[in-house]
Amino acid sequence: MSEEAKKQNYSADSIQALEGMEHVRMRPSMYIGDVGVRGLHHLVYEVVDNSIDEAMGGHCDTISVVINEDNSVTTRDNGRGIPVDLHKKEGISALEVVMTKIGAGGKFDKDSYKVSGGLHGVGVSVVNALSSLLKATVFRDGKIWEQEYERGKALYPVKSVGDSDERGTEVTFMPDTSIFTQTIEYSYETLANRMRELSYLNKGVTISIMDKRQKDMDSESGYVGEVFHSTEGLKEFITFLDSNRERLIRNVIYMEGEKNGVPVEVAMVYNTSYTENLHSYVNNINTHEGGTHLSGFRRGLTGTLKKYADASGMLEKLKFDVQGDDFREGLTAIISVKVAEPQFEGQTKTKLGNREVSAAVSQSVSEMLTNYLEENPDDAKIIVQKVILAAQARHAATKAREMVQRKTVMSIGGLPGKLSDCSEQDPALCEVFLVEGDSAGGTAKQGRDRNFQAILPLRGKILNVEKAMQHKVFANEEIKNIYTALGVTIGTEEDSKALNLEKLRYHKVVIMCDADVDGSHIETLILTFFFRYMRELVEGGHVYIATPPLYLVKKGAKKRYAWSDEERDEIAKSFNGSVGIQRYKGLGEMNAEQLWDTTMNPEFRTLRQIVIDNAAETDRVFSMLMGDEVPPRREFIEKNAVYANIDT
Ligand code: 0RA
Repeated sequence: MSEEAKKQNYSADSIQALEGMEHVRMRPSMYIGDVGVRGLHHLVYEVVDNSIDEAMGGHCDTISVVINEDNSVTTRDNGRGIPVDLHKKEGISALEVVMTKIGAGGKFDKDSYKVSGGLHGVGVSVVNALSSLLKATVFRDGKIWEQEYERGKALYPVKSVGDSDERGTEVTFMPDTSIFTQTIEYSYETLANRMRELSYLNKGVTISIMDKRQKDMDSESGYVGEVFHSTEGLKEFITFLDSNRERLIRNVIYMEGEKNGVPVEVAMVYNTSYTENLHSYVNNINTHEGGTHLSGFRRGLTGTLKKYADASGMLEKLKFDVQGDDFREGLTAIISVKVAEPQFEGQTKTKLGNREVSAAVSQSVSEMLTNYLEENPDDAKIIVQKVILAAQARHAATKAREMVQRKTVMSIGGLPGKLSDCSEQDPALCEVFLVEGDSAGGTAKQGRDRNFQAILPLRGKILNVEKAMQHKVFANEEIKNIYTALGVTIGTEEDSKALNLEKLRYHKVVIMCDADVDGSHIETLILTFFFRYMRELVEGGHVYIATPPLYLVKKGAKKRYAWSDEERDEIAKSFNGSVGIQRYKGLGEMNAEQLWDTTMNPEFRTLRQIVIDNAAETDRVFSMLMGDEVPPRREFIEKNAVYANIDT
């Protein structure tokens, strides 16, 4: 090729690259899911994923994440450093290719476990495209190299800025406020939870996080921060995850190995609860829709335990068959596999499709469990006894569940008497308020817009489903009312416990409780029920929390509501002189008009949408309900409810 042609070729390619970057900015959701809170945090995960890739290849053991005062984020690793030499095809530094070419992906070698689906693995260039400023610093070959970018465009060619014998990559980026219009404020908790999870999933790697926006004089750095390091991987993860539950057997059943070229790591424990908690990962991504690795796990577990139980003779007295579900009551398990070319399917692209993985996991689990049962006959007996109890309870539950199903199928005629329905027929436009207590329910009923708002009063404290057996849950009056009012049914052909949302009667389900300790307790009990029994409803973004005001500040004819002490003081100040302050201890103290104005009217209210941003952590926190401490629950609600004024 002539020099001229090369030049033309180069500029043609760089135009293409530019178009790629422009496309990311035009359609960011295609690359990072959304441009809300989730997408914002996704930028950090994307960069850290690359560092983790280095760690998985054995090139890196330390990663740090710093949230800077201005909400920019700096990540650093001690990996090989992004190559800076000339990229022959592009005619520019490899670093610039990695940072500015969509789909360059980063790695040029094929032997790493990269993620080709899901939301991760789209490449650092996507982060660059969505940042108003990004600075990449590479420590490599005895030198420090640097390049900066503005909205994905290089500001100057890669240059050497000094000498260093360190190795690694440092990236500082500032999310572009013209893309992330809702917020660019990072949540320390969200990032810390993910870093903790990553450290358990990649044992031996030290991952630290520091928040320079929050001072902590007791810590060495002077800022809020944590250092995560796991030597035992999933074995430690499961202990952390299940720390709020009571163990049925003392040991963690654990294995790590490779089967048919698939690295598999599994940890499981049995506890005294009635819930099943399976968490599965592929290449560090939480596959919450499951897939072949999860079905492999289930098959291995059921097959091995059934064989053992049959041989033990303990099942002989049982008058009915033991089913798959029965082996998983009170089971918490984590399955992590690494797949070279993962195929992700499902609605949220978090379901593993690779057929070969199923057998690999199932065989691994069979071997691990067979050994364990042989070596620990006492534990084996306890597990089989639990399975028998679960089978008996299921038998009882089936009847209760059929009752719920029959009621739901009866449609209009079968709606709960306490429900004040709305007149609108299109579920997408309808809302239902679950209100604590009959008196507040009455106020809400008067205050609402009956065209699209329905009210379902709930009596006092609803059942703590974390502590109750399934048949008790389905027999509970309030819970039956929730099922019938919402119009959801349980059980599909594939899965007896799956929720069927096709007939969901309201697309917004709003929990409305008093703004006090009792109210927040009830709120959490309802959320626990939704999380354990109607997860799909939460994942579909249908569950919200209403936020009633705490104060009414009055002066003459002037009156304003306040949602915090600071807001109250500010309003009082702006009113000049003596003001009257009324504290609302509960919804019952508001009249219908006030409730509408502050809490129910879509024009002025703030609804907090409930999102599950980390399933494992959410599970751990909900299991805290087993204990009776209130403070951790409150904290949980505050941290996990994403503020979103969904009506604007
Ligand atoms: C391309 C090629 C190589 C490493 C990387 C990219 C790399 C990217 C990131 C992003 C954050 N940290 C990173 N560390 C490495 C391979 C390098 C080689 O073969 O020497």
